[in-house]
Amino acid sequence: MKVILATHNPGKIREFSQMAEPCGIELLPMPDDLDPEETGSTFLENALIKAHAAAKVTNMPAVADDSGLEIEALSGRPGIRSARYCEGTDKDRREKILEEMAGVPEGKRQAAFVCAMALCLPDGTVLKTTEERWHGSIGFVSRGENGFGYDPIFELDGRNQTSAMITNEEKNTLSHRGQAWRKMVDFIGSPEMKF
Ligand code: ITT
Repeated sequence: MKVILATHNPGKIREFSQMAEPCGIELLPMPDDLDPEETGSTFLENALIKAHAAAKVTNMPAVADDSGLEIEALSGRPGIRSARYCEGTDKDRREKILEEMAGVPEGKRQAAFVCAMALCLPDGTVLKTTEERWHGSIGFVSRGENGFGYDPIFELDGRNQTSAMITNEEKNTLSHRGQAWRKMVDFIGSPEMKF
């Protein structure tokens, strides 16, 4: 089965591709010039905007995720604004978070990665949505080279490691995106799925 993957984020593309291959799902890139404005007020609304736009333009089923980091001590920020929390690079955004969290003690640094995923058809049908969370906490420094985005500051519960210090395979097993993807794949393989 061929599905458009509606993202331009290379980190997401890598993770989705690794997860899709063993499922027999071929993910195709979305057109380079398609960049729908994320005007939603929730992760799910933004995932739907991206999946609808890609399905319509390509005339194929499309899957999108909208994801981000919610930090309790920052009242849920950066949340749906994770990709654009401040100007600059992922490193700049990690540093901004570490600065904002500087006075927050161990034990009060809980956070979760959130991933909403949507699978849509060109006629606007929403085939399936999923939303999953990965709980952890914010470290005091950046650690690790793997992953992308906020991974180097996301400390795993019960382990002395960030999500940038584990393998891609392990991240996909544990992560918000991996969990949301597996629910999507269960649906694609189910009798409800017909298009
Ligand atoms: P697309 O809209 O093209 O998919 P994007 O990067 O703009 O790409 P989002 O709007 O969903 O995607 O923003 C997600 C941001 O949240 C992403 O840029 C990272 O900063 C962060 N993020 C999401 N999942 C992450 C993960 O698994 N590891 C680290 N950071 C993550």
